[in-house]
Amino acid sequence: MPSGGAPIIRYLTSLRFFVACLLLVEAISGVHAENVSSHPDKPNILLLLADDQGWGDMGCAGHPVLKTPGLDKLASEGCRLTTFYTSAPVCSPSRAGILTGRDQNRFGMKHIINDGEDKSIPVFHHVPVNEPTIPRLLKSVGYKTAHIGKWHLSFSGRKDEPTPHDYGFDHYLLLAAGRHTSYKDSKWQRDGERIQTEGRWTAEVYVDEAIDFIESCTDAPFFVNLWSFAPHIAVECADKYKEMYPGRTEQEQTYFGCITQMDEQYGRLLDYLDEKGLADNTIVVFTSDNGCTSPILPWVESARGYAGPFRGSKHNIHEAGIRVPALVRWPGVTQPGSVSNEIASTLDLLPTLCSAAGVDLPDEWDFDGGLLNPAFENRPIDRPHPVYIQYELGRMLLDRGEIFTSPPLALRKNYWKLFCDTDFKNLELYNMDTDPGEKWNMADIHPDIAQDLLNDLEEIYPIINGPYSKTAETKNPNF
Ligand SMILES: [Ca+2]
Repeated sequence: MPSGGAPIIRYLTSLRFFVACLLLVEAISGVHAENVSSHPDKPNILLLLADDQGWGDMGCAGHPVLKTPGLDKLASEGCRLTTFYTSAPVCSPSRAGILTGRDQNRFGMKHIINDGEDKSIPVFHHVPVNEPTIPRLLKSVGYKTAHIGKWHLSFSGRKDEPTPHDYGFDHYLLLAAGRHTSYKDSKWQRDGERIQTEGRWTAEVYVDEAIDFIESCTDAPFFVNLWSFAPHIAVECADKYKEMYPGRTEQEQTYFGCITQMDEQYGRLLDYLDEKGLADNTIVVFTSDNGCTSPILPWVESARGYAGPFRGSKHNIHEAGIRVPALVRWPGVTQPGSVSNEIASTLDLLPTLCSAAGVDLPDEWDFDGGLLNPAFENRPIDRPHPVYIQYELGRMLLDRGEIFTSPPLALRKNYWKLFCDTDFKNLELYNMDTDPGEKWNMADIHPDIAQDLLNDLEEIYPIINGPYSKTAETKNPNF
């Protein structure tokens, strides 16, 4: 070894050099001892949920026009799941599935919450408050929990109706009822108190609230559940985002601009995590509650969602209604820029996040998902049963035309997908590998495969639709 190199080597192996490196890392990353929410054994969790964003409504999913640099960066740092299903093709039941980790039909939730005003769908006021939820389980091991944005799981603010507090959230900010989708609405509730947001864009309001909440979590890991309205109809955005899409129609500019405006705020929140040195200990999940609205519905003005090669739309359980964008960035677990085609579900989020936080799932409840972890390595998820979808209101929409309807039951197993009615007749079997558009029914060509999936489905159906599904406390007698 040349003698001139020895002092350098001694320095490189010295304690002084090690300390210098630590100081440099601190200086670059902003990590320091008194940092908020730095709990290495319990990762912080940020769950970002879009509303009606289509499977292909991200640059990283191949959209040729839409600009989503925030989500694209998240994808480049984590895993994009291409075969990710929700448990329903509309808002409330899908969100109920996410929060409880259980197929919402188990507690009788077949459609959006309804106080009886809409005579065409069942009355259903709120998710039973005794159901297990992600925030309640995380709280049991010391997390601080917040819900921000759209809610749609109860008539929060009405007499005796549960609020997010009743489901395990320490803090919440939401609009008073469930259906408002104005992007500049000022009728917000913060922990039961009416507040004014002075007509600010909701995307900014959410992220400001999320940052304020995270700042307050000085002595505990956080779970922030940020559920945006974007890009649900009636779609709106600031003019500067429309101007990012010259040459497009007014409807396209509005829809794309709405997503880009929200994306910019997601990016701001992710930048904040970086700046505070929190990103390395925070699991970030992005997905959508259901697929995109069909642009040809007569009352839809600015929905221009892109569902890739898939059939259908929101409101039915063909792929476009239930297969949604999904990104997970989990430092140390997901590989940067990875893509997984494994079958996965929003119902896998509860067991996965609870496992990450060291929470044992309660024995008294049956959950419908498994751990997502194998999917990040393109291995199948070990789940209690194949992905099962039950949405019986699809037939209700027959008056809109055949393309908006679907059979009420579906089961996804390997690359096959089976549909049938609730009497287990009228089988439709599609090969999702060769026919992602669900065009060619192969039930008569492969009756053995159809029967195999039907056997699973017939076993699951009575479990999901047991006595509790008809007796669970889901209505408020006081209004
Ligand atoms: Ca929705």
